[in-house]
Amino acid sequence: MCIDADRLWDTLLKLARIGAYVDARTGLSGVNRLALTDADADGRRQVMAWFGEAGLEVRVDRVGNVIGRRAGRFDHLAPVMSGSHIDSVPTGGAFDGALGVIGALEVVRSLNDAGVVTRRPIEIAFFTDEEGCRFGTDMLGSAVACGRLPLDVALDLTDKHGLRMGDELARIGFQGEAEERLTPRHAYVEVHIEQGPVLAAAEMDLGVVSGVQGISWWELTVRGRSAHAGTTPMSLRRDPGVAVARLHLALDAMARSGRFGPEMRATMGRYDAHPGLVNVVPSRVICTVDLRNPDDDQMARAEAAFAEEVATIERDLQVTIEREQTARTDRVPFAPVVQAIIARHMDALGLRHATLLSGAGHDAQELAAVCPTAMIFVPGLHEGISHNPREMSTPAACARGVEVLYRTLVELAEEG
Ligand code: HGY
Ligand code: MN
Ligand code: MN
Repeated sequence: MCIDADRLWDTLLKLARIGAYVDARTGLSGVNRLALTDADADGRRQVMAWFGEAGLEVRVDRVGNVIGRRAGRFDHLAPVMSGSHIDSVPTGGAFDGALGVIGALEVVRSLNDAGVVTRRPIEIAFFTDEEGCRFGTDMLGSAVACGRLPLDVALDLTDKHGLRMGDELARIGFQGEAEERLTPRHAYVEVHIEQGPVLAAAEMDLGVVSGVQGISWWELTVRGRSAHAGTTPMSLRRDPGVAVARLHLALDAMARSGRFGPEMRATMGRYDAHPGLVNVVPSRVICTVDLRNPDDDQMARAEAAFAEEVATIERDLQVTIEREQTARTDRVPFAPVVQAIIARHMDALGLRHATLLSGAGHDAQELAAVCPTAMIFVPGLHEGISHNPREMSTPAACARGVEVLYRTLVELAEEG
């Protein structure tokens, strides 16, 4: 192996201790490094220190992305890039995002150990707020870096407490001065835990990722009329909670119906009822909708059906439903030429691999706008559960994924 598997696993576990928490109900230890919180800042500072110790020239850009640069023999050539994110959902595990950043760091550390200087520079990065569950839109930092999201729009996003993203970035000391827009890179490769059951079920060692499915996120504010739970007859109610429940059932039925393709997925992950009291009919419910579909036409049809359902519910229940689209990306295909290089290195190592589309969003889908891009998936345990403290993989699986990352990045960094 070119990489040091023990150092990789040891560094992953060190990072997982930053923002670690024990779930009181299950006793499981998870990771909470919600974007731009103190825990995220601590993780950022630790990884930046590791970047510096590895001899990288480190810059922080205006949206808080942190990029470490390793000089190449022909330093003027476009760099080869790798990385991911170190922010997590509040109920996260140790691998989502972290494996991509620490894996890229391990590649640099191994190149240093071997005294190898590649033809092209190599850059490794962690991007700001990939998860999107605090400020409402995912892949935030990489979307700004690759041109999908304007910097000022990103900085003005607010969380549910009204805290502004730009202010939080400054508060933790990561509002950098480096230009955030990336000029074309030679290539980008990201290693990530699969976050699903496919590779383990097929007994594959690794996955070659062919792209990312479409994503459509919405925040809904459903308003009705607050009332006393005991004195208000059902006939006089305008209950936003009932509207949200009816919408949830409708979206679930839509996704299961097959009318929008066999892979349509719909999730309502957040319900905030106000005032949220046992004996008060809510005046307002804020909720979120997450639609996923690998087929862009089917996604558009599903969004139209979603809008119709909202109008019907408003009429039937005499509530108002404001919808704000907070994230929208079409299916993103990855570069066949980069996928082929990854697959060839997996073959050379005698590793079983499958090619699959990613169900989750990733920073790589933004980098695909600025250079040939692909991903390597590492199988997870426990049916690939993720966004959960039980997220887990094995030292051997992580090492295999990062070994392929090493060989792929070196090959790309030697290209003319
Ligand atoms: O939501 C996603 O797909 C990713 O985990 N941010
Ligand atoms: Mn991720
Ligand atoms: Mn995630």
